[in-house]
Amino acid sequence: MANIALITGITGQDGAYLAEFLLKKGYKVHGIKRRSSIFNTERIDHIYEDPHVENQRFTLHYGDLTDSTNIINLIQKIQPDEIYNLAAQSHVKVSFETPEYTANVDAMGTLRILEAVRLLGMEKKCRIYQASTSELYGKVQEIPQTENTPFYPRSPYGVAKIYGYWITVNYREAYNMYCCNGILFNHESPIRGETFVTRKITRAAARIALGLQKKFYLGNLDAQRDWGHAKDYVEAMYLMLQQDRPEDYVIATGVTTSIRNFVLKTFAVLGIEIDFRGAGENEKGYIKACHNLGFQLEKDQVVVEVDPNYYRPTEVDLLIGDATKARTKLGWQPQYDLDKLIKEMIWSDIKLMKKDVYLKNGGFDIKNYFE
Ligand code: NDP
Ligand code: GDR
Repeated sequence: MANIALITGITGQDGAYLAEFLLKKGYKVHGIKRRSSIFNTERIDHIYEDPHVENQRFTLHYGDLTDSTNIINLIQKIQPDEIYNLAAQSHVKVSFETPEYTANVDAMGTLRILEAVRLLGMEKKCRIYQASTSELYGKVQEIPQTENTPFYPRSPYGVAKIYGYWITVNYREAYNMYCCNGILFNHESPIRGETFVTRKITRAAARIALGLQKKFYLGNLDAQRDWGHAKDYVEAMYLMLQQDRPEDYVIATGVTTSIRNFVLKTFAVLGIEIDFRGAGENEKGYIKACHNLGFQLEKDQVVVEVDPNYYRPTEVDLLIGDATKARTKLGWQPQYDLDKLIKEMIWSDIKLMKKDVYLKNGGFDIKNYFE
């Protein structure tokens, strides 16, 4: 009998990679998607299966982590062996604007999953992965950050996730349930949401190189992040649920890079040298040289400016993780470093944006079309 997995947040970056990964392992995969006024399954359309086929291995259900009856019904119906709780309001800056909603989904949503499994008497059958985060560390207490580093969250998102972390630990200890926290550091990919900083940068760099836009705006350029590839990180989630005993693990690369350096590296892949001048709110990135003759760019063109609207009321300055435990106990071996990740993201965005170039060159002006 195939193992049955239930993934919340299946339409997100990690949900899509994890679903693909588990299907390859022979699992039957169920996912919870939210009702939306437009299609929201773009990341998983390639693995979609018509519900009319026999032996369907991939099934989507409508649901929402704010609705406990929905969660209980689905878990009862699906009878999963493993639940991966990836659903969240996952944007740190947005959490300052929607703190109550963020707490409802990210904190209470986790409780709803755990409580559903317990109420249904599935504590022994069902293993649970909780998507915890390096945002728990927040204000720097110690570097590199390990499973033992104290937490000091700096956003409503971080505070909500700390509840998710501790309620997962509590259900493990109180009810002897197999539930694990993956304390995952930032992980990205070509399907990363467009408003997270890495994708915002690769997307804008692609558009600038192709002449579709002149510049873009960023917030704090000094923040430092430990960035890995989502593909590597979903494998770690799976490994955490295959052990003899449930434990919590840090997943990270151990290398940290500033936002400014991420910009430099991204443009460098395209043969474009950037020079940052000025400081604080007045810092700007200029084109110093363009070594790719295919791109018609002017020297000294400003490509990036700081917009303080993107600053956060409280910032997480420095993240760098130590994943020794995951490497030794889980045998986790990431395949990507930052340079490989950036290359994959930027060339994917160039490919994507080329469609807009063809439309533009063909005389199709999207703006005029709708006016
Ligand atoms: P995304 O933002 O890409 O995906 C979030 C998913 O959650 C989407 O499928 C979204 O649905 C769904 N969702 C949001 N609100 C609800 C709700 N109320 N009910 C049901 N589903 C909901 O996040 P990632 O894939 O990047 O991250 C996955 C998880 O891992 C999240 O919990 C995140 O907080 C955590 N995490 C992420 C890290 C990262 O660097 N990526 C690092 C550490 C932790 P929809 O598509 O409809 O919006
Ligand atoms: P983060 O990711 O907050 O670490 O949370 P994000 O990419 O949003 O920000 C990283 C850093 O970049 C700075 N920054 C900007 N960020 C955004 N989004 N947009 C900008 O224009 C910009 N300019 C500078 C930010 O201030 C920050 O310091 C991600 C999410 O995936 C969480 O769900 C997850 O838990 C953590 O990673 C680990």
